Amino acid sequence: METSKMSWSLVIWIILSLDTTHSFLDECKQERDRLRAQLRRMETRAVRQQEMIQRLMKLRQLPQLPANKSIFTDLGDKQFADCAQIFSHGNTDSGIYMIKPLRSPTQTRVYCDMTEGGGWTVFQRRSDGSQSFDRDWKDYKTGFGDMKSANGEFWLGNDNLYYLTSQGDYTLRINLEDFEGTHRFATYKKFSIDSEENQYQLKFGGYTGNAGDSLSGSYHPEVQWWASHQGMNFSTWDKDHDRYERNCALEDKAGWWFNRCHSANLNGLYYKGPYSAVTDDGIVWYTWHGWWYSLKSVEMKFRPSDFEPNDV
Ligand SMILES: *[C@@H]1O[C@H](CO)[C@@H](O)[C@H](O)[C@H]1NC(C)=O
Ligand SMILES: *[C@@H]1O[C@H](CO)[C@@H](O)[C@H](O)[C@H]1NC(C)=O
Ligand SMILES: [Ca+2]
Repeated sequence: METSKMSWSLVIWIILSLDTTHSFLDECKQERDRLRAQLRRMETRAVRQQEMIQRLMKLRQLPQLPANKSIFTDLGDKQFADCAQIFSHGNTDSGIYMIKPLRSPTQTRVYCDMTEGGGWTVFQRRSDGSQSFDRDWKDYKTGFGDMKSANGEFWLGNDNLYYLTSQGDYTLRINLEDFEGTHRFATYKKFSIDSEENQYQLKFGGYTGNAGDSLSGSYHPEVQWWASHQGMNFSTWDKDHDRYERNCALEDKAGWWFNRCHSANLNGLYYKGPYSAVTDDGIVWYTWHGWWYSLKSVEMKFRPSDFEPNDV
């Protein structure tokens, strides 16, 4: 303090002893005052803006995320193998979480549905036809669509289905809704999808529900040989693994576990209810609405069979 005062005095003395000094000092003062005034104005403006933001937040209870986007919950370094583990760890909000299934080489984002007892890993959603499900092998392998929006349509990916369902004994649940607003469901025990090498072969056990057992075709034993999806390999238009002389995926415009061709095709084209077409290429669950009615919404998900649900 003292030294700086002294050196300033020295400077001022030098300046004063020069002849041009007065106007120079005046200019300095003016500049200083101008800067101070500017600083005050900026401070006032910042304070006002801060107040305005706070008022807005209070008024509208502003969420920190865009409306209707699923919240991503970061659970840090702890690794979970599926949504059931996340639920059991105390995270009971539906949304997007990071998991690392045993065989998976990387972590992966999944949508966890914590309703209906909680712990469901969702792998398919249809709601409005906004996404095309008429896609090739590579797209179905890695997954596609919009997992983030509240009703976004997506496919989690066949590799992920294999990594997840090969970890243990899982129960599949399929929720369906028609255009009259009626809801039906089907569950299957022992749901599993094999590896890509084994063409993502589908296996499932016993059915319960009120939508009918379209996956196994057991509703009508005579049609089972061509309509059952049990043990079927996955097909896309560019990889035909069905049991039909032609190409079901190409004709029905979906990737699916086709036989010759199907009694369920939940990846079909999005029509609105009854439809007519060259083939039964809608979103079909035969045992509920037949081949010529395309459903309004679908959700496919699974959780461990021994999961203890936290039912409300
Ligand atoms: C957002 O979600 C609410 C309630 O779920 C719904 O009423 C509203 O229509 C949705 N808005 C958009 C833009 O999807
Ligand atoms: C599925 O693919 C496997 C080879 O990975 C083959 O052995 C099996 O016969 C196929 N199943 C059907 C129903 O085509
Ligand atoms: Ca074929």
